[in-house]
Amino acid sequence: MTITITAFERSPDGGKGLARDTRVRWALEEVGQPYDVRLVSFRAMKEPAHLALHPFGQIPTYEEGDLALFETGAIIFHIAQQHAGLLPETPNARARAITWMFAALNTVEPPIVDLGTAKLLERDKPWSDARLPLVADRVRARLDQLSAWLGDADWLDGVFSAGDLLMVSVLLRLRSSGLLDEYPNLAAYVARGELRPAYKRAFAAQLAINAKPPTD
Ligand SMILES: N[C@@H](CCC(=O)N[C@@H](CS)C(=O)NCC(=O)O)C(=O)O
Repeated sequence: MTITITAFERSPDGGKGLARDTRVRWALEEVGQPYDVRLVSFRAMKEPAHLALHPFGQIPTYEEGDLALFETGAIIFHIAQQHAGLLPETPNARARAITWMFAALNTVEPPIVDLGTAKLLERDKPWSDARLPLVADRVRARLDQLSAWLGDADWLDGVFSAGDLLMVSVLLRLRSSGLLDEYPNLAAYVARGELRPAYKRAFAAQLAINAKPPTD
């Protein structure tokens, strides 16, 4: 059955791979599933046809036959359940990998998103200079803990899993801040993720869309 995901017609990051369709593409590449992409404009994302797929008017979505999903965690969990390659077979290792998926999205991503919001949308506020260091320190607190856990291991729990795929995707959003470079083992972890052939294919596919000159 054909899989179709949605992505930005024109990603705000210009093809740096930070839009969340990249992590879904990566998961599909890891398990060797072909997929189609339907591009949506910011306006179309808020219109009824897209809202029927995604109640919050965002990308990415995932369609396969009569199944429609939103939320990258749910989408990647679904992919990992349907196809081998993203979750270990043994029950305990599988449960731990799923735990890391939640940790990436529920514990590590929120302060990183906050930092992005503080830098991109709140810099003109009178309180921005006072708030920004506090937000950055909340990111550092999580990176301290994650760095201590990872140590000199390659992946979070033995073999590469959907937990790593999501964690690397989340950490990639920090690259331009310089914060990742304060943690050499985390920077190396992210680089390891980026070196995976499946990540490279996913990155190239989103870049091919976003590198095109605008037609309007
Ligand atoms: N928690 C959601 C977040 C989805 C999300 O924030 N998508 C962004 C693109 S990366 C978006 O559509 N932004 C436009 C908007 O919210 O209007 C997920 O993981 O799927």
